[in-house]
Amino acid sequence: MSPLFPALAARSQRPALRFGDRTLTHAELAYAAGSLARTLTGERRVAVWATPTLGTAVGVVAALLAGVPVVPVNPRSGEKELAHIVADSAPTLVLAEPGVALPPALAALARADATADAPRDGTGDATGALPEPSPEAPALIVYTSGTTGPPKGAVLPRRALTATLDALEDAWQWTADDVLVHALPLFHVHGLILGILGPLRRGGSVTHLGRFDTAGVTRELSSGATMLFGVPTMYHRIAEALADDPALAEALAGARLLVSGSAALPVHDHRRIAAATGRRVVERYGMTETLMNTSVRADGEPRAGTVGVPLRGVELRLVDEAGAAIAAYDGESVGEIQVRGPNLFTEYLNRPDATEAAFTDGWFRTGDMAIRDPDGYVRIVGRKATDLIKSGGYKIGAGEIENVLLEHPGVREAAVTGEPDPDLGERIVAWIVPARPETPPTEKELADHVAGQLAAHKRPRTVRYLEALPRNDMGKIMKRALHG
Ligand code: MCA
Ligand code: AMP
Repeated sequence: MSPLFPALAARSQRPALRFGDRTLTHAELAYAAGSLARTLTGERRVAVWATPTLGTAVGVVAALLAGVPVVPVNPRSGEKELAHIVADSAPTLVLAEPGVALPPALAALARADATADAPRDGTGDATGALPEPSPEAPALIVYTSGTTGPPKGAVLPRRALTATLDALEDAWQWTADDVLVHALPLFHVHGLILGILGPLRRGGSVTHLGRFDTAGVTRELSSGATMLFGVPTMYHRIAEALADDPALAEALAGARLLVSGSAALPVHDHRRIAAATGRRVVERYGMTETLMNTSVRADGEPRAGTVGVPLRGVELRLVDEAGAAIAAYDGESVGEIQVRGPNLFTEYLNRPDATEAAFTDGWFRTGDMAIRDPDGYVRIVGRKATDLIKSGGYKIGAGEIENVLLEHPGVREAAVTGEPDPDLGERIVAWIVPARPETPPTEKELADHVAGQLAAHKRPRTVRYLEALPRNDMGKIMKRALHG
């Protein structure tokens, strides 16, 4: 198989990665990651403490060069989530930037000679003799939430990464001359695979902002960056800022490509950005398990409210409730999106039951509902599972949060729903029956509890207190009866 990162092997002197004032060329990255890779061979799996830093990118590339599967870990994971990910993925080593204080669940796996760092004292070819693993070998294990239970580890083989990144090269005319800017977290597909590994595979470069703000976007797009990747919340914040920020409008107007994904970008925000900048945001649709499925093409017609057409190599069908494929491209027949292709994951780690349930006749069931326009453009209209919430572009399972809320001593009953939110798309709402109605736990107490056990982005943004949850005759909570 050809190498994942040809520009590393070619020791290109062009910039590859920039985080703050730290930059590495492809040649320097080849040295840094290649040297680290040599200390990783023989490890079964390596966890990477995925702070938005240069070290994380070097650590992930090193493990990929060594052929050791990588488990990116949210550095803000709460105790329960972290314990689950560590127990489930059983890494033999953790890579973190030097000096990071790791939580006990991972500290024992750290090794002083293997840190996610970027030595700059050499440019020799340290990648040379590392053998290229098979295309089916696992590259990354990315944890993703389901409706109930703890997150599942999606095992992504190397061919899924190359298939998706090369299909995006085709759809976006993505080249080595592109300079990407983004501020996405590095423990999910969007920020890590598209945002870091994508530019590296193209031989181009990426500037990571550390954290999102419109000033950083303005600065980078005005000084050479050509592409921006973001979740709809980021584009919403851009749309809000544009009215009073001509420099931001000018910077966006000069970009080659503005790409949004991870959730639907509301048409209102599409329109505001187009009106202020003359530029249309391009949407693409993907999933942790499938990587990228569709996109509006760089040379295609951007159409607000659609996610474009299937990417090269991706087969996509809509299936009705009876399980039959819908033949119509009529802009109105709704069906579940099912996909097939080299971009797909191989399995959920340690979960053969869940893996089997996710497929039907070799097609992966996405759970997303859509219609197709006559020219093949896909419009996502909803989701099968109401217990999956997309907030800020993060997928969050209601059941996981309910279980943690029920562990709080002040909570007798709990239900979690998603409500429309102009900034986050959906906002997590917790409906609580307190154990002691006179002294219910405060909103902050419950948010901190969830953030401490799971992750900050899973915390409820609103808490509503009830005397009892609405239940049907079978005792099942009727979530549709819960309204703000
Ligand atoms: C707040 N914080 C807390 C608490 N409250 N920490 C602990 N306990 C608390 N009670 C922290 C937050 O973690 C955050 O820290 C900071 O305070 C500010 O929080 P907040 O203002 O609430 O942040 P936000 O407004 O919710 O952030 C919006 C965001 C974020 C920046 C857009 O949602 C984001 O980065 N989304 C990206 C999601 C993504 O990449 N999805 C890809 C997966 P700090 O700032 O330090 O974190 S989907 C995917 O990969 C598929 C394949 C696809 O299609 O793309
Ligand atoms: P995740 O499992 O976190 O990777 O999230 C995948 C889900 O995000 C998909 O199943 C969709 O529901 C949603 N998604 C991703 N991109 C888009 C988009 N451009 N428009 C609408 N939904 C999207």
